[in-house]
Amino acid sequence: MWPVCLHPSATTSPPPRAFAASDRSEEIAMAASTASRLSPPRFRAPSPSLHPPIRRSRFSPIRAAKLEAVLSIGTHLIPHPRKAASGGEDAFFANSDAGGVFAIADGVSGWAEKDVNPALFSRELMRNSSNFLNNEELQVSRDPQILLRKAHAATSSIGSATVIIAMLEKTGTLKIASVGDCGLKVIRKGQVMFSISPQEHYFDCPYQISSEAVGQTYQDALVCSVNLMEGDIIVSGSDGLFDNIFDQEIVSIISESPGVHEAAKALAELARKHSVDVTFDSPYSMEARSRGFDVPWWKKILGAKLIGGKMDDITVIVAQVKTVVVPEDEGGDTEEQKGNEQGAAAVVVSAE
Ligand SMILES: [Mn+2]
Repeated sequence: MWPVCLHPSATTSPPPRAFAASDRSEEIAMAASTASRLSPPRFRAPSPSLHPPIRRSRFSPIRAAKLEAVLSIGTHLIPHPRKAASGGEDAFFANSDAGGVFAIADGVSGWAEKDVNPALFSRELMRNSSNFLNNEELQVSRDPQILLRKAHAATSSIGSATVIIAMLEKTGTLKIASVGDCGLKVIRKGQVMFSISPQEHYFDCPYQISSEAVGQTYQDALVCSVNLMEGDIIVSGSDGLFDNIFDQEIVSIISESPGVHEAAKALAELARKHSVDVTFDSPYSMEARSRGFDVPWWKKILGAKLIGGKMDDITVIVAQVKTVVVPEDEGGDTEEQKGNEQGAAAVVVSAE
């Protein structure tokens, strides 16, 4: 088993730091190379330096540089077959600025019975999360749990949603805050080496951030962090992904995909295919049986069992950890780079 997060606050034992500040030419060459596939990382852990860092001279053409971790992010959303016209109730955003951040919210569909559009809450929560990235407190702390607190407080729509927020620090540490059953896995060298556990009240009733006082808050979030290396792949999604696809399938698709965009699309499409397949023994149906759910006894006598995919909105985010070489400022503090990063603008997507 891979390490799993403990509620409410746990830190997995980190592998060796991969993104130490450095100006060694071998690492710079490594960073400049581009992997052709999403398969095993090419990163070699830096060996201990045998000589002190080169001090930059203002007259020297050689500028000191360091490596920073960034995310290359691909996303794909396929709405529930019956909700295609409205875009479904999942929402997400991804932003590669300042290392990288992404988030997914899955609007709880039960609100439709109360004449509330379940998509409104999840979309507003994601819009607010994206907006608060520029908040001063967030820029300093880069804490996904604080981002969740602020975004939730600013959300006025009625409804509830499961939510996951992940933020990568330039050192390569991925910080995660999750409420409910959105999932996140890290794949390294063709293996799932990290996975977060879902939180639920009971089967099919996940923890959820809500407009109502009875719901969960940022304080209930599962909070953890994992140290990543160049080449690591993060696969995150709403439950519509992980209820319909097995880890082996995820690993296989990742190894065959030429890039993060193709991987996200392929994962979403396979999950979608399984979700509408009544003969597929999905992770969801296996979990249901393990909890004691089954077909009626008279069908059981006829040899039937509870199987099939689970139709749902399917959101997939695939992110690959890369490194970039940045010149070191006077003082060389990463924080001084703040605000200078180039990257894609934040996008809030809800497939409208
Ligand atoms: Mn869902």
